Amino acid sequence: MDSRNGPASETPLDAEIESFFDSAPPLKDSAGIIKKLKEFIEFNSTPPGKGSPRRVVCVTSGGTTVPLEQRCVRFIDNFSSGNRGATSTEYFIKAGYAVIFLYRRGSFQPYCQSLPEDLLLECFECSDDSTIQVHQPHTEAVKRAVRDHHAAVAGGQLLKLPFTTIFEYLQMLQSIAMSMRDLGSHAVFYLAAAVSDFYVPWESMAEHKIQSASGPLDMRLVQVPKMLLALKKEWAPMAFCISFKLETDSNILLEKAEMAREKYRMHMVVANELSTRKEEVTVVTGNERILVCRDKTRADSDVEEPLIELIVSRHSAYVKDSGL
Ligand code: PAZ
Repeated sequence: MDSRNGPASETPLDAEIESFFDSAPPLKDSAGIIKKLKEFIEFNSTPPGKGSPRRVVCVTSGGTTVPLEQRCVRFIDNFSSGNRGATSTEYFIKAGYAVIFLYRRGSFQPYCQSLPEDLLLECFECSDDSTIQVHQPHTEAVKRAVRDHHAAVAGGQLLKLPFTTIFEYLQMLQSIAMSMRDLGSHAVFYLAAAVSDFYVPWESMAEHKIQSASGPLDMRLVQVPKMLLALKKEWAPMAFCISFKLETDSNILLEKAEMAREKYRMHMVVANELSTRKEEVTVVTGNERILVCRDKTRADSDVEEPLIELIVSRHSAYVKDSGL
């Protein structure tokens, strides 16, 4: 259901969501995005050479920005690198899922973990006009990245959709969720993006660059409506939903994760603390707290490997229970 049409009896939350979408700047190429989604989901419903449909997961990754001006010069951002989303995408694909990767432009990308982040061009050398060579220490990493990325995209298992602002992110999440609605329990949402809690509504935003000569900046940010409830209740009600909770104070982390799980009716909430997020997370379900750690005996291990393994097994049980 399109929340713009609104259910018969509107709650204040529904009204807030409707007003957010009504006042957001229109998403560029919305029709093109919906077409790509439709084709991707159709392709994975009967993938060639595979008897059964693929399960589809939407992985969100990186941080949303909050523009301060309509012709944006300045914006509020957050720390998220997109490492969690990009790495998790690789493990979901390995487990046979089709992934819709909704990522922040410029953030980490799947299959690029072992490439040098800042000095990518130093991997290559032009030996003549038509040949590019990879420098020796990087040969294996580049070969693996190109091969695995190509296999995922060309094999129809990876669709990448970029966002920058909170407006783009939420509009795209809604389109994705509504496109995945008919997948029922085969749909998964893995919401690892760091989504802004506050924003400047488009209609009250300055059009032009804010002038410093006008003195101190006095600006009112309003709360971003909680879209997780709409996702669960209206956009894709049968989907298996995993959200993330980040805190810097470990004393409140699990309590906040449990509150989020209950409030937004998530199947799982992955709780992580800023400084240890690459080492361990705690998965909060209805009655369990499962500590998931990176294998410290291996230098190249990551916490996403056991995490996705756990999620895939819980999702399989959910699909079985829902009988679809
Ligand atoms: O993107 P990253 O790998 O640097 O960090 C991942 C993360 C901490 C953003 C993610 O695990 C997470 O907790 N996302 C939700 C953040 C929040 O509470 O809004």
